[in-house]
Amino acid sequence: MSDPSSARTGTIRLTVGQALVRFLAAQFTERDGVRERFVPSTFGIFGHGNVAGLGQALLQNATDPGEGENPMPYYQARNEQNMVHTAVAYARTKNRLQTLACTASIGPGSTNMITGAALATVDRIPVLILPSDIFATRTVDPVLQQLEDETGGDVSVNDAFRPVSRYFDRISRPEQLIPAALQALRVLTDPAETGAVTLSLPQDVQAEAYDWPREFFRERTWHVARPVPEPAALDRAATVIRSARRPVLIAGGGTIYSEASAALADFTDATGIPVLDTQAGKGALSADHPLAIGGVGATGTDAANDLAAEADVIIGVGTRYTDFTTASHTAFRHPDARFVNLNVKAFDAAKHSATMVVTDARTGLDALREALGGYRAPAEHSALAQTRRAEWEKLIESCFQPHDQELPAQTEIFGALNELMGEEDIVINAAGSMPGDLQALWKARSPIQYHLEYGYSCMGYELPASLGAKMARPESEVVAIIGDGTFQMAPQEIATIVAERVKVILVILQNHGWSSIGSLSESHGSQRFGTKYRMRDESTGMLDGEKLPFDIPANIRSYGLEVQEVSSAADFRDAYRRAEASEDATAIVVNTNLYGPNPPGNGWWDVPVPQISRLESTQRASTEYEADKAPQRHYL
Ligand SMILES: Cc1ncc(C[n+]2csc(CCOP(=O)(O)OP(=O)(O)O)c2C)c(N)n1
Ligand SMILES: [Mg+2]
Repeated sequence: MSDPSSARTGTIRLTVGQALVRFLAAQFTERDGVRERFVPSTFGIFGHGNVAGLGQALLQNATDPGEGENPMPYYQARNEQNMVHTAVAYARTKNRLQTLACTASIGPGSTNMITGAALATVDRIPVLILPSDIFATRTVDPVLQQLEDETGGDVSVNDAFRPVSRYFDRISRPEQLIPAALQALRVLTDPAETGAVTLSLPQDVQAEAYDWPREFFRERTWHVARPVPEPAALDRAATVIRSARRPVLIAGGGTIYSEASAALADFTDATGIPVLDTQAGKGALSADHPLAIGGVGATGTDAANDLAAEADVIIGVGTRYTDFTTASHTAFRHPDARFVNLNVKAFDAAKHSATMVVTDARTGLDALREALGGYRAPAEHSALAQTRRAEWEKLIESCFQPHDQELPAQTEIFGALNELMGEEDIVINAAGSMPGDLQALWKARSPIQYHLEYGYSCMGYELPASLGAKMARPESEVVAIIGDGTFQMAPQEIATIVAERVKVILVILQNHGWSSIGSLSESHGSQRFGTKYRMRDESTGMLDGEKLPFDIPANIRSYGLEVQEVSSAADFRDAYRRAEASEDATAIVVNTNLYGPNPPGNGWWDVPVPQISRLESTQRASTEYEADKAPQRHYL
């Protein structure tokens, strides 16, 4: 962090809310010479906790800003969880160089943001959370919505933010804001530390005036680091890789956030090492590259999984190695498999007893390519990877063709969408059966196109995320793919999309239930119990009666959005073209088959089955589960 501006002396009297807005509006990031406002706007929902504190500060900023105060536009959300998702999608689309702040009232308004905070922290995306808190003076306790804890007067519901935040502070006195705000910015702009940062703001403190040193409000530039690898660590990594006969590289989200695509392509061209991707890393290497083999792990391609199974050296770049990536520790089967991890975060670099290189992905890939000094994977290995890729592409052709059934499989829709969307348009998804299908089938030709939130896989992310991604990148068409279950969980932000005239395309897949958990339930012996949307049947007492009368198109229309309803891939194509041509946000509701079929794939995911049961379906699944689990191991 550095600052070239001249020193300013004296103080300025502002409330804590006004000071925080003024401070945030003066923060910038810089990477590779590009300088941007770090928090260009704030989302919020007001209640007694913030209406007169931060709310007043945002109003004053909009209507009567102080001299030299930068603007901080306010956006009104409908649900606090959603606004955090919007902010996360914004920050992700900006490769973590910019984000948004989210202010909520006390109690439920604040705790509604906990899911979003957890999502941000899991996904390593910066977001600034500003929950309001109970009175610091405690004179009026218990204030409306206060949780009273008889074991500690300083406990509030906001303490629940601590485990899901990378930094947490409660501002009980005005002057505490100074160190807390600076630490908050340090964490948010550090690629190794980043995630949700929470500044908890008691409602009385927000309104309290204080004489702030003027220097607190000068413009600050936070230089986003590209840590270089330690030479000795690089040598160790190069030695391991040079000994490899069947190496693979796994590109994770860090590859994209560090804008390492060109470095990755250079590395791949120089070494001939095939590249597999995770949900967060897809598109880091264009799908058109001959050595881009596709998704690895539980929902990966057979081509990638076969290469992973045989790999003697696995180079992980910017990946957390979730259970989906490792197929719950069954993906890598070579008895002597060794890992080399390039990661900006030592915690991730160390995973699987790896030869660890703590580094920015782009810097690290360039340095490793040079350190390898002309090493190439055996030619037959690179050739085998390409043969396997060609075989997989043949195998999945049928996924995109019409199936012999009344309603289309969703894979037909995804095939059409993948063709119709531009390389730098953005497809968003997070939960349901879609992420698996997309991971196996989608061809991402740019690092921006494939926006899958699969760290927290949070139903309800997609719709508000489309708003955030479009705000971050207005030149891209932004498409959210939303399951009917997911839609029912969080449709509210359609109102915000309408109010702000943000042009996104919502694609809702209506299959009257949970295709994902339904098939998981069936394959694990639980007979799709509780996974369809049906009326309770009076004779069976179960939820297996008629389909619900719930009308998704009518529901969306009631928000003032145009809706097209289709039941085939051909009609979907026409509908998409119309949606694309429209100046306004529109929705396409696609009726799809709950039972797929879904893409083939040999990946596995560890979901335990009861060891004893009176149900035959469970007994069968239990035997199968034990067999599937057998290859699971630690990588030491
Ligand atoms: C907030 C949240 N709750 C529960 C889950 C577990 N879950 C994963 S997928 C799913 C069902 C999704 O249904 P839908 O959106 O209709 O997609 P489909 O499975 O039909 O593709 C559930 C309940 C989750 N991922 N997120
Ligand atoms: Mg569904």
